[in-house]
Amino acid sequence: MDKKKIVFSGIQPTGNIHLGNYLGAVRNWVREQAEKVNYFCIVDLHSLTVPQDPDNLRFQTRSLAALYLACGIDPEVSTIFIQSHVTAHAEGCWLLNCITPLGWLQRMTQFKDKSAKQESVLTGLLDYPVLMAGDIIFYDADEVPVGEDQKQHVELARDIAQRFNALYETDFFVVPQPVISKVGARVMGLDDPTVKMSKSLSDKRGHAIRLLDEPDEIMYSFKRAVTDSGREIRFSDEPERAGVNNLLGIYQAITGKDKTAVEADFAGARGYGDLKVGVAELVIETLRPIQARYKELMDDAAELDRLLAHGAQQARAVSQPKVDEMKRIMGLVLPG
Ligand code: ATP
Ligand code: LTN
Repeated sequence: MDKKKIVFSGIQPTGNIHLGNYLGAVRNWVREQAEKVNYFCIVDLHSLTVPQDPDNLRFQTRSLAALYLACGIDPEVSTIFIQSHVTAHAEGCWLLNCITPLGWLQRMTQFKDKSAKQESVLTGLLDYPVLMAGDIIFYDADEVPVGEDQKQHVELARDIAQRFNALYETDFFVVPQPVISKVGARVMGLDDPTVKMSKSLSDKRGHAIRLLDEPDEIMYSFKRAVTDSGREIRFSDEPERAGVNNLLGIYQAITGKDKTAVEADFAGARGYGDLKVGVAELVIETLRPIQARYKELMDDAAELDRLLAHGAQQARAVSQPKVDEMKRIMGLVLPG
């Protein structure tokens, strides 16, 4: 039998996760977890690359762990852990910094976008993709399931792995592949279908559907979703129809139907109003069991901590020896 593929992915605890994070990432992790060896990380060190309120960060970190579990990640099958619990990530990032050319980081589109929005840009924001590369390659991950926006970062992780291997004439690092689903990889904002749904914009009412939103709030956001002045409910690449396309894409990603079947489901609809309500109802029903399970998990803090401690132990056992060996290859003297 073929060796199981190793999967690594993560989300920043920067706020309530939304339908884009779910359809673009978490749902795909859950679906394939039984066939793979999985590491799903709450990347709290990454979230410090923009200013955070400490109490809020603490809450969001535990909340995200509970959401991973509530969405169906099974701790018996997959390793779930908090990035800062495993010091190999920060330690190994330093080593990777010392082989990564600055120009590679300055080219990253996410850095350019995020730094343009801030008055003072932190060094960590520039270094963000190196920390991410380490997350992936310290576990020998073959696959990195992410949304479309993270493709460039995974490609950088490939470049860093290859550069290390070339510099030290070794095949020490596995070169990872981004895995991006065909549907749901880029869910757009409901209030503006030209920008991706994003946690950092999710305080704006009507922008994102957060996984923990109440049914009324979900219905409100869908009813106000920006569409065009037409009536025809069909998939389209035309920029002015991006809103309808986004609603159909969400419906398609959840139901798993093909485009023709999705359009057929709305054949009798009287206009975009019916489409909005239909998608909202589907999303509400999809999130209902996740929300119920989330509440149970958050009510049992001791159990959540126990699971996270166990996950960190499993993650450490893999990544610390890898980083130690990397130090040795680079010429550092290991403690005797
Ligand atoms: P932030 O606004 O804080 O950068 P974010 O919403 O972009 O947050 P991340 O933590 O950066 O979320 O991303 C977590 C995962 O969700 C990544 O795999 C990312 O590619 C995916 N993702 C994020 N936004 C979307 C989206 N709109 N559609 C599909 N996938 C998405
Ligand atoms: N940069 C990612 C989060 C992230 C990640 C990773 C994803 C950090 N480390 C390793 C996959 C693999 C983001 O979603 N913004």
